[in-house]
Formats: sequence, C-alpha cells, structure tokens
Amino acid sequence: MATKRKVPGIRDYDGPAGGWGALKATATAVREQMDAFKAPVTLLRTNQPDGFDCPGCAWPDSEHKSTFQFCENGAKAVTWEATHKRVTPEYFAAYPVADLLKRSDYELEDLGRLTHPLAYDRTSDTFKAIEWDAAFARIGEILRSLKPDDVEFYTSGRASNEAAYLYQLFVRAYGTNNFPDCSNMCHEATSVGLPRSIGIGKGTVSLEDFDKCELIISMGHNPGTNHPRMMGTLHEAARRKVPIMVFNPLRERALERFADPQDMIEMATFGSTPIASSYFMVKGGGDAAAIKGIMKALLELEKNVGQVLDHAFIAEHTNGFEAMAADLEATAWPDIEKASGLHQADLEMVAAAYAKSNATILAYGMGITQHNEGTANVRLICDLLMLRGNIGKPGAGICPLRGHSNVQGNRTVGITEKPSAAFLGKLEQVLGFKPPAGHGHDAVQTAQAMIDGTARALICLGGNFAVAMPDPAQCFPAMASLDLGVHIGTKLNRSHLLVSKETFILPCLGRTELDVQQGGPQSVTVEDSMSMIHASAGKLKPASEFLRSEPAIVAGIAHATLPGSSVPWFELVADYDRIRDLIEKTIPGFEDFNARIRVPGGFRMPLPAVDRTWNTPSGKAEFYVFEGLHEDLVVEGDDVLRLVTLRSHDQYNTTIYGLDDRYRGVFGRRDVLFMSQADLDARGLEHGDLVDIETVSDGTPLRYERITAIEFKIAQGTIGAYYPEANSLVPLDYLDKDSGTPSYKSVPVRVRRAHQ
Ligand SMILES: Nc1nc2c(c(=O)[nH]1)N[C@H]1C(S)=C(S)[C@@H](COP(=O)(O)OP(=O)(O)OC[C@H]3O[C@@H](n4cnc5c(=O)[nH]c(N)nc54)[C@H](O)[C@@H]3O)O[C@H]1N2
Ligand SMILES: Nc1nc2c(c(=O)[nH]1)N[C@H]1C(S)=C(S)[C@@H](COP(=O)(O)OP(=O)(O)OC[C@H]3O[C@@H](n4cnc5c(=O)[nH]c(N)nc54)[C@H](O)[C@@H]3O)O[C@H]1N2
Ligand SMILES: [Mo]
Repeated sequence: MATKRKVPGIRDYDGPAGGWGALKATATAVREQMDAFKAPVTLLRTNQPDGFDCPGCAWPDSEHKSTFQFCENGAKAVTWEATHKRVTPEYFAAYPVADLLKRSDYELEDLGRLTHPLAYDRTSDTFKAIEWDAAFARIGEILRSLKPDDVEFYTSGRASNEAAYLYQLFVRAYGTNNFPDCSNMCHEATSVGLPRSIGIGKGTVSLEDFDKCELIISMGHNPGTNHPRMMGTLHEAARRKVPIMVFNPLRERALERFADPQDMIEMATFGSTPIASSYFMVKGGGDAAAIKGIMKALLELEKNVGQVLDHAFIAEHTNGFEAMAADLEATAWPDIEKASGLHQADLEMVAAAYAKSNATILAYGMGITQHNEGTANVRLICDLLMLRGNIGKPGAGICPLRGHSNVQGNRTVGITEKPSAAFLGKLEQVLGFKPPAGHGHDAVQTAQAMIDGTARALICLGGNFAVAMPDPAQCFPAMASLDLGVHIGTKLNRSHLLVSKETFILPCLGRTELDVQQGGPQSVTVEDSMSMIHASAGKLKPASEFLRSEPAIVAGIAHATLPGSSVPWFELVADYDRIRDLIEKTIPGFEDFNARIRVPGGFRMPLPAVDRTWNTPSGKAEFYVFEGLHEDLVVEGDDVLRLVTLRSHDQYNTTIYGLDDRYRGVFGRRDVLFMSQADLDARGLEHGDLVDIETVSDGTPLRYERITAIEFKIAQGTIGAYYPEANSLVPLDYLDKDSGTPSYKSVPVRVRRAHQ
C-alpha cells in the first residue's frame, strides 16, 4: 500500500487512552483557565461529600466520598467554569452583536464568565448592563402579555433539582407545560422505552453491580471522552477478566486500551490495560439487527444445548415472549448480517458468552437513542437482558449513560412536557393553584412552533438551544423572530446572540461557587445516572458580585410575572430546605429529603424494577417485537452513506474547550469527516481530499461543503463528523416518532469531491 498522504493536524494516535496524556491535558486546562494556586484546591473539592458535584457527566462515584477521582474531562469542565476570564459590559459595549456572531463557538465561551445581567439594545446592536429588578419587571410584563402556551421554557440538564423544581412550578403556575429540554435530544428514547418494557424510565444498575458482573456489553457510547470516570470501573472489570464486548462503528481508543491515571504502577511503567475483549464495528444504525442476531443465536442455543434462557423469570415476570421468539425465528441470518454489517459467527460468539454469564450489564449511549427507532432500540436491549433474567439481579441490568450531570434529576422533579395526572394533582393540593393538564411542546415541537411563528418567546434555563438543535438554517432565524428571549447562563454562546425583539442574558452562579441566601450558605442536590441523590455545595467566590443563583433568578422572574401568586417565591429561595420540603410533599421517593441529603453519599431513588416490581399496566415486564431490522429510514442507492455526528475529546456538547480530539488523532481542527478506506476508494477519494456532503431525502437536501475527508477505522457505509458543526445536515423532522429524539446518528447522505 502506498504511504498515507500527510494531512495537516491528522496523525495516528498509537498510545492508550488516559495515562500521562490525560494528566498533561489537565495541567494545560488549569494553566489556560485558572490561577495556579486556586486550581488544586478546587479540583480536590470535586465530588467530595462537602464539595460540589462535578458538572462534567452523570456517572456516579463510589459513595460520593472516595478520594479525588481523577478525570481529565471533569477537570476541563471545572476549570472552564472556574476560569479567571470575564466578559464584562465594557466588552459588550465595544463589540456589537453582529461582530460577536462572527466568532466561533470556542471563542465565544472562551471570553469568560458573564458578570452582569444584560439587555439587548437594538439601536446600538449591543448588550448593555441592566439592573436585575428592571430585567425581571420587563420580562414579567412581556410574559403577562402573551398566551402561556405561546411561550417555550427550555431546560439544559445542568440545573440543580432545586432550580428545576422551582422553574417547573413557575411555568405551571404561569400556565403551560411547554418544557422542551436537552433530554428530548438525548435519552428521551430511554425515558419512553424503559417504562413500556420494565415500568420505570431509569437504569437499574448500581456501581456495586459492576463489581459483581460477569459480562459487560457496551453499545454506542464513548466513555473515554464522555464518561471518563466510567473508565476506572471498566478498567477494574477488565482486570477481573470480565469480558467487555463493544459495539461501535468507530474504533474508539479508550474502549480498546486504557491507562488508569489512578493506577500508580500502570503510570510508572507506561503500561495499559486492554478494555474490549471483542470489538464489533457495527454499521451506524445496525444495533437492532445485531441484537436480534444475538437473540436469535441464543434461542438456537436453547434449542440445541438447552438451559440458556431463564425460564422461571420469563414465566413469572414477563409477557410477550412467544411473539418475540416467533419474530426472531422468521428473521433470516443474511438479512441480519446485511443490516448490522457483522457476521453470523460473531453474533453467535456474543450469544455464547452471554449464555455463559450469570450476570450481564448492558451499557449504552447516544449511538442507541439518536435513531429513528431509538425507543424500539432501548426496548430490544431490555428483551435481550430479560431472556436471561438480567434485570433485578445482583451484578446485572441496564445502564443508560445519561448526559448532563443532572438531566435525570430534572426529569424526576417535574421537567417534562407530559406530566402525570398524579403529579399535577399533588401540585394543586399542596400549592393551591390548578396546573395546566394538556401536553406541552418537546424540543423539536418548540423549534417547529418557533419556525411557524406560533411561539413568541423562549426562556432558557441554561444550554445553547439553537446550536444543539438540528437544522440551524431553520432554527437560527426562528430565534430572531421571537418577541422575547431570556437566557440564564454562565457563559456567552451563540443562542444568546441570535437576538429576538427583546433579549436578556441573566448570569448565574455555577456549581463550583458559594451560594449565600438569606438563610446562609446553601447546597443543592443532583441525581446521577444510577439514581443516587446527593448534595452539592460550591465553595469558590462567585465570578462576579452581580451573579445570582438559578433558584433566585427563577424566583425573580416568577414574582414579576405572577404578582398575585400563592407561591412564596422569595421565602423559598431564602433557604433551599424549603424548596426540598415542597419536593418531598409533591414527588414520591423524597421522604425525609432534607435529613437524607445530609448523610454523606446521599440516597437512592426508588427503582421498583430492581426488586422485580414492574409498574407496567400488566404488572409484568413486557417483551417487545421489533419489526424488521432497520433503525432508520431505508434509502436505496449504493452510494448512500450513514452520517453519525460525534463529540470530540475537547468539547462538552456545544462548549468547545479546544480543537483537539487526541484519541482519534485529530489536532487543531474540527472540519474533518471520518471515512473508511473502502468508502474513500469507492469514490476515488484520498485521505485529505476536500469533499461536500448532501442529505438524501424527499425534501430540499441539506449541505455541508468543503470538509476534509480522512481515513479512519470506521465501519464501511458509516461516516462521522463533529457536532454541532454537522447539525446543518440533520433535518428537523428526522426523528424517533415515539420519543421525538432527533436522529443525530443516522442521516442518509452522499459524499462527493468538493467543487473546486
Ligand atoms: N467530555 C464530555 N462529556 C460529556 C459530553 C460531552 O460533550 N463532553 N456530553 C454529555 C452528554 S449531554 C451526553 S448525552 C453524553 C454523550 O455520550 P455518548 O453517548 O458517548 O455520545 P457521543 O459522543 O455522541 O457518542 C456516541 C458513540 O456512539 C457511537 N455511535 C454512533 N452511531 C452509532 C450506532 O449507530 N451504533 C453504535 N453502536 N454506536 C454508534 C459513536 O462512534 C460514539 O463512540 O456525554 C455527556 N458527557
Ligand atoms: N448533531 C448532534 N446534535 C446534538 C447531539 C449530538 O450527538 N449530535 N447531542 C444532543 C444532546 S445529547 C444534548 S444533551 C444537547 C445539549 O444541548 P444543551 O444542553 O442546550 O447545550 P450545552 O452545550 O450543554 O449548553 C452549554 C451552555 O450552558 C450554559 N451553562 C453552563 N453551565 C451552566 C450552569 O451551571 N447553569 C446555567 N444556567 N447555564 C450553564 C453555558 O452558557 C453554556 O454556553 O445537544 C444535542 N445536540
Ligand atoms: Mo445529552
């Protein structure tokens, strides 16, 4: 083979993930963002019993009280928030919005922490400082003039339980259930699929289960980057010789080999540990076929060898086995192989390992949920686990890897566009107002209402709504057509700058900062991916004396919007124990809330499925029949490829910390398209060629032009590009109909050499 052409910024990455490279990257993050003497103390407070919850990911800690768990990307999240950089009113005076809009997402956030409440001034095209009370009064005035159902209330999953609860209370007292949230773009398929199968929309495993499991199957997630503390757990399991079987179209280095920075010997000897025992480069969107293949092989094993299925579990605890088995029987192996891109023998090998394991965990992420059939995918995973009784058994279970650090908690405390009648009844009983009963908008419906012109205002508790959503060509202008935009945030981002008729940026305290209210220093609570609730208390001096806490800002808006409200907004904010008392009174599972969060480590929310109690209409766990093999719209044509959009190692969703993606060998740039050698060859392309991408669909095609194709170990037929840049290729109506989750991982596209 000819030697590979040199492409600027693209190198092979030969080392393991983690190790000294991770320590070096942490040091760089500290050096660029923080005062060197403050950083060690801050980082050591992360995930300590009296410290703050890491704003990075939602992976739990061993009892939340172990010694500091090193995590490069957690350190980046912390230093990014605790940075010494500030973006002040003087800066805003000097740079009009038109100018700021020319900056990259990275440059915008790197301006530093917001320091003052700001209001947009159209005459000068700049943001100007405004008094808090004046901002609240004007926001309240506009909200009172609008129909509640014409206002959208977005939540990004960083908000604490206390902030989120108060926010939903305000929004429901105001009169709508329009609660688009980041969950709608993320694990909504989990929240919809799991209750149908096992009666609760949350994962069933705990950290202790990882100590007892005999097999781990990992599908569609990239923990080395997105849940780095999970790598410690996988590393331990691998050392216990637990087989780890990975399904991922890309070769992700951390899933292949990892050096644990906590492991002195490994660090001192430059050693590393292989993670995946087998790595299956499934096609993007091929997991459903792969799971059906594994289950088919399992049923064949049962027939030929016997004692493979957990018959007692199936008989006592489930419904629908026969129909599912009949569907598998009718599914042909050649079709499974074609749709998954994997060989029958490989899937049989997985089935054999699965049959041998007495306790299996299946962990998954966005590679499963962000497809047209994301909800069905989640249900197929339940099917697979249920065949061997792997739910409600020590060492076994389903492990959805949540995104934002408190996205699960936000849902628990009422951020949902589809509230239950029981919850609304409780709110009415305890708070004395009648909340609206109809379903509100989710994220895509919100964007659609903005585009149609029916939505008139967007209020955002965190996040970067327009940039996170598909199809910026439609979503960006829709922001500008609103009467009102309000953004509660820590750092400036593009959504703030897509100004509406009136726009306010309200700067809030971050997780790391000391939050003092009338009743003294406050702590908040969060819920991790394993349903553990614990307290989080920031200690740093706030980035500016003008910042307010999220609950205080919500209370300010609520008070100004609803003058006659029966809810004592300011009293609640004076002492967050009072918000927690209300949570306890209105949401099951929070008994003795204030007492229990004062115990280090916190407590676990009830998970009936763990005790094999199934809160489904039938009272049993439900097998599901996934019709056919395709997770996504089938588009004919030999030259059609599947685009998956991905996070780099140096980003947190729309927050870009830097331009490297070390483990994939990309440095100083993000304008690359990962392609297999075979797909390059088929188009007469070479590593490093400039290409154009175009969607294949009935409507007008979406385009991404002049991106550099690079050769990568990725399944043939699947290509990958970075999010959010590649959102220009995701159609807004291309989604999972059951959950409304955009199919960010399965866009049918064509790739051609770029026009010169
Ligand atoms: N540092 C950091 N941490 C984060 C985030 C971050 O951006 N940065 N984001 C947070 C959030 S909100 C979330 S939701 C999580 C996201 O965490 P992940 O779920 O890991 O998200 P992605 O990076 O989108 O990557 C998904 C993985 O799925 C693979 N994949 C893509 N399509 C398919 C498919 O069809 N099948 C299979 N089997 N695999 C596929 C990709 O190759 C990639 O390895 O991480 C959270 N933590
Ligand atoms: N193409 C494509 N698109 C995707 C995805 C994908 O995989 N591919 N993933 C989707 C997923 S899983 C998600 S979760 C969404 C993410 O969507 P969002 O949650 O909306 O986006 P973030 O980038 O996490 O939001 C970053 C902003 O949050 C604010 N912020 C940070 N910390 C705080 C805080 O403590 N309080 C407040 N109030 N604000 C704060 C800052 O102003 C920062 O600019 O994107 C989705 N979009
Ligand atoms: Mo997410």
